Amino acid sequence: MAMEKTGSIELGDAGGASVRSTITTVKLLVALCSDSDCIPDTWYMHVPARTLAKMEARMEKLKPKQEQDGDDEGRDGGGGGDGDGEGEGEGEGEKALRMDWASCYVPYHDEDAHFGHDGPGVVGVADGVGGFRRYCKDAGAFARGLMTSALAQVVAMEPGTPVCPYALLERAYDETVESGAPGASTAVILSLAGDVLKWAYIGDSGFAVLRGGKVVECSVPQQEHFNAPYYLRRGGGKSITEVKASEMRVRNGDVVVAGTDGLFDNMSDADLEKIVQIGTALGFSSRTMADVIGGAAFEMSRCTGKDSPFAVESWKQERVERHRYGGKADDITVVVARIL
Ligand SMILES: [Mn+2]
Repeated sequence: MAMEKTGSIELGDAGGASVRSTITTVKLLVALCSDSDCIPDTWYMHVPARTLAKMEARMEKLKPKQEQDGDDEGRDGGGGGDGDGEGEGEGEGEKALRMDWASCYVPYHDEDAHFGHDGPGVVGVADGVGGFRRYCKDAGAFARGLMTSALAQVVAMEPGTPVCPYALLERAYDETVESGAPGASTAVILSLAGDVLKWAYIGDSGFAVLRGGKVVECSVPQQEHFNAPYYLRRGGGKSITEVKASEMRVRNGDVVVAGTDGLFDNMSDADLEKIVQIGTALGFSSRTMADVIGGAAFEMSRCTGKDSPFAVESWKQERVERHRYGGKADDITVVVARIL
């Protein structure tokens, strides 16, 4: 049956000869981004070689700086003229906003899932609850079911149909329950319609919207108590009505970052802001941005010398079985959707 992992998970060709030569540059960059003083030699294994090469090229470009200035506009910059109209006639008059999305997935138990769809601009992330590993063979099945169903729904839609993340998640939930998939999952889905970003989430899969390099909106993790998020499952868990849904206006240049707790438990808002600020200044693509965020979160997840947001939170909570130190080893899913 078609219970495949959804969304393209392209970690690419990590390793290889060209990687070594760029590793110092990248390490510097990540150190700069994450203030991390514990970057082991193995980390480059998780960043695609093409990403490293691109980053190095960008860094090179920055050196002479004055000589070339505005050549780095990206693919939307249009050709020569600076007039409006004329162009390829994509949208009428005002240029319609769209999501330029890419993902980075660093598996640990391999129970996260995600998807994205260009047309209207929809992305989703789900996290199979690890506690169900005891009861079923595949604790990632429900998460993959949700994302598979959500993507299938979007694909089946008439192009241009506005997507309601809540309705999408609700139907994905019904279908996944019907399929008999075991396990349980947290999830978040975001969509863009016009200049409105809509979202629906449950548990601690979440998102942040950055404007001018600052977080201006983000999800608030739902949990029973520390490290016990709300989740959806067949015959139990939370009701779909617990899903939190809302929306906001977005504009050109906003950066939406969606992820599982493997991201947000290992990366503070401040670190995320720093990476997005530096990435924006360096003209990162969504893919590079996702890779760098994923790489930095992975580093933190293996770190013992510095406490992650997860560890910090454990000390604030009353009801914890034990306090935590350092990073939190987990599947890390990062989806970056730039609004253009
Ligand atoms: Mn997780």
